[in-house]
Amino acid sequence: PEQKTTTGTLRWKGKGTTPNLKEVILGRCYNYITIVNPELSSKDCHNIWMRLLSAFMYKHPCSMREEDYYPLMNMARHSIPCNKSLFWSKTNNLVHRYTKANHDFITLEDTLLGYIADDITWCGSSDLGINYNSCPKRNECESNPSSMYWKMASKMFAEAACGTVQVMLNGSIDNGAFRNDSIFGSVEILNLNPDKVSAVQVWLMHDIEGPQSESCTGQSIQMLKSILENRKINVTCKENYRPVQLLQCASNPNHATCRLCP
Ligand code: C8R
Repeated sequence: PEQKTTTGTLRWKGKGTTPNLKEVILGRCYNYITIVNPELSSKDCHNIWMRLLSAFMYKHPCSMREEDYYPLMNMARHSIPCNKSLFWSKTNNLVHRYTKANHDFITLEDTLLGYIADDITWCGSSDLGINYNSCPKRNECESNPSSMYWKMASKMFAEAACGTVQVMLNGSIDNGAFRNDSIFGSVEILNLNPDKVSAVQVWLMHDIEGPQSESCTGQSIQMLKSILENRKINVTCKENYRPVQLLQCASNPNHATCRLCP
């Protein structure tokens, strides 16, 4: 199914490499180590960029291996304080609104590896080095540069967690708030270290306007519980954790759930 365009690049279904990738990565990296997290001021952003580039440049974008990212991940990794890790699945927007408003918790996007890569795309081309025209989507091939990156970064993020950790799940979607084919379900929970992580707290959020497709007693939450309890990690579940719900209320202040006096 690989087609060549007139410029010789392979034609994939996803967006191509983000324009000015080098400047975007370098800018984000320096912003992170200078302003967001000055404790990391000794990280070498130029080298981080070079290692990202050599992980995928001139490679077929379906042939990424985990090892390709080892040099980058080793250079960019840093520790995370206990009790602060916040995982999520299908709540991308809400969870990041929350971490912006409340600095008690850290998602992968608040670490250097997540921060430099959020919302951007990159992939290689065997002949041109970098493909700015198109990159493979996950359904075209699993071993594409972005999917492989998030998988690896998520694995490291989970391995680094300690104490009690949180996960924000979406109770308003159809096929289960917890899915074992998501990165959270297939990578992160399996890489939590039971010697370091004592409990997982689920925040099961419903859209203010509904539907309430799943509650804390729902099937997929029970499945998550049994997987973690088998691994000797305790699980608790809270529906519509109020500090997060209040952010939903900011965009829907007149809804009954949001009023002090109903
Ligand atoms: N994580 C995974 N994927 C991430 C990501 C992240 O931090 N950040 C971005 N932008 N992405 P989903 P999930 C992109 O189905 O599969 C970590 C990737 O392209 O809602 O369970 C994070 O620590 C990826 O394919 O959630 C979090 O705990 C989709 O967004 C889980 O893994 C994933 O969207 C979330 O992964």
